[in-house]
Amino acid sequence: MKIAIVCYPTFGGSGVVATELGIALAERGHEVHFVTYKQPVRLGLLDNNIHFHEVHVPEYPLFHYQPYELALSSKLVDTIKLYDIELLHVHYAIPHAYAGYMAKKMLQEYGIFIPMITTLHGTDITLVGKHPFYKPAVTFSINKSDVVTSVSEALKKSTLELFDIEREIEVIPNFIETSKYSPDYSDCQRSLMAKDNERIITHISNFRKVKRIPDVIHIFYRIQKELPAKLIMVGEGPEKEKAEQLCDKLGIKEKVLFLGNSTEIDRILCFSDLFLLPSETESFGLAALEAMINKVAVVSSNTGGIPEVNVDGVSGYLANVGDVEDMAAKALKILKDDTILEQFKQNAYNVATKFDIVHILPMYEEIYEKAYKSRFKNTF
Ligand code: GMT
Repeated sequence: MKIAIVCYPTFGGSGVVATELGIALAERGHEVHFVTYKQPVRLGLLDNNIHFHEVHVPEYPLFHYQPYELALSSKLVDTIKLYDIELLHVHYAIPHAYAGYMAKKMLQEYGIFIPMITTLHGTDITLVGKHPFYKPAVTFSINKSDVVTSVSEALKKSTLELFDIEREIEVIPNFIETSKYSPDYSDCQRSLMAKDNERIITHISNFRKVKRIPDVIHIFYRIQKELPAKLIMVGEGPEKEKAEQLCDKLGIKEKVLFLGNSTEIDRILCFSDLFLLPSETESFGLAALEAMINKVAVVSSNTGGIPEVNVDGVSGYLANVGDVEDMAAKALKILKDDTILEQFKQNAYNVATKFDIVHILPMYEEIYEKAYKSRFKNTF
């Protein structure tokens, strides 16, 4: 099948999922066309089955805001016509489903009926999308999609609670490609990061408020009082500077490494013992899943879709949002004893394998088939 994928090309989870999905689909013989403003971070070499079409938004001084949706919908129309694309898969309701719907309508003028799948990832619903400024547009875009998927049961529930949804929402969880991960990563340079007797705690995110970065620091502060440990903070974002200052204030800055954005997440996770994800809300928690497949135990909040990924008492522990005492106590329970730590690490890996792409990809292919077959029926 010829599929156009629209996503955010940055380090965020939705972009990662869309890119990995596109790569996997291409490996299965589909022709995949990414349409976005920059080549997606995780997209490597392009080939016969993987194409990238950049959306340009020419600067025009009259516009206070440059119209990306307009440029995207026009690019979609051109790409879909030129490459005979059969299906459009947009990740994120805003603005992608919105622009996708416009493209769909424009294409109907040329007698082209293209089904649109919209995958909801979280912030398009729980943070930005529910804002009264965007709510009518999000509701409209979801209801006008031919198929709607969400990455967790929790996100489906919030979407149905927050918006007037007339369409069925299918849950297709995020995934991991187990075969890409070797549990005994030979290039794991642990000694570069910490001494042998130190535990390594890791946090990876885009350092937005929703990630509760100060909680990460406060949990680590309590851990390092009880045992030798290092904290590795990976990512960039608005809360990073405050986090550096907090480490200084708490007198732990020598024990905390801020690595910035990295394309070598697996190399960092391979020497990590514990992953912290105390987020305010998280529709899935792909970062936790990536940690788990690298045999890293997880202590996280129990919000949104995280409990569907991090199994309490098995792959790690869950605690209430903001309860740093409880999270630190649970982290210590895992970290204090070598045997217990090893057990949690192994369990984390085992749980993560349930999200292997071999189970998830067929779910997407099935809905693609269904949507394609009914393309003339849903011509909203
Ligand atoms: O919150 C992020 O780190 C980025 C955000 C995004 O928009 O890419 O992630 C969302 O989608 C991911 C992939 O489906 C999920 O794993 C994250 O849980 C979700 N973030 C939130 O719900 C806050």
